Amino acid sequence: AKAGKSRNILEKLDESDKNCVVFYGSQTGTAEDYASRIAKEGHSRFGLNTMVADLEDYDFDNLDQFPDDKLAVFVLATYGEGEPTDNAVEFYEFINSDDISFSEGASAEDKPLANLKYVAFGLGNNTYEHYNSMVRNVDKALTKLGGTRLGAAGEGDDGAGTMEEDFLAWKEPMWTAVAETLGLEEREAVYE
Ligand code: FMN
Repeated sequence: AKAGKSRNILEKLDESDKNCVVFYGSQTGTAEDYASRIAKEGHSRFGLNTMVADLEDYDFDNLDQFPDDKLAVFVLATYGEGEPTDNAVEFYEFINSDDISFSEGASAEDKPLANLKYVAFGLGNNTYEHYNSMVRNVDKALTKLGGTRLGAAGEGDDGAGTMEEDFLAWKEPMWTAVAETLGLEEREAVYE
């Protein structure tokens, strides 16, 4: 990260007046593209003030203070033996650490992420043994820490060649759940 750039996502959301961050863990850009699409759609359809964020650019020890009226989205590709992308390594190690501790001193038993509402979509390839293990493991870890997932955890499959269909089928019920929970009205389509 460049000097002077804040690694505090809560500050960043506040300063830029955003209420939704779409984090991506991506090696060759596919997950990043889906993250951008989710961010755009959240804005155009539901009026969310979204931003896209590289997981590598932020710290997560303040995730226990994530406001309950905001939304975090995780779009995560899996590599190697079910491993994170390079830009997601630190995030993955943090949320899976045995002695996880947050900035306010909360430990795992305190359900520190009780305020966190999140959405999760994974990108994988079913010909690998550890299919979509990033999204599966991150979802497990966030839930264990008290977070609430909205909608299902999506899994896109490069191996079957159905990534796009998997994404499209996942996102509609996800948006329904998000809109219901956050009390968002879907906007009428506007053609200009
Ligand atoms: N997908 C899995 O589900 N499990 C894996 O273990 C896995 N390993 C991969 C290893 C390599 C070298 C490559 C190229 C892909 C692998 N994949 C695996 C599939 C990728 O997660 C998938 O292609 C994804 O769309 C890549 O996203 P990205 O472009 O954002 O990096």
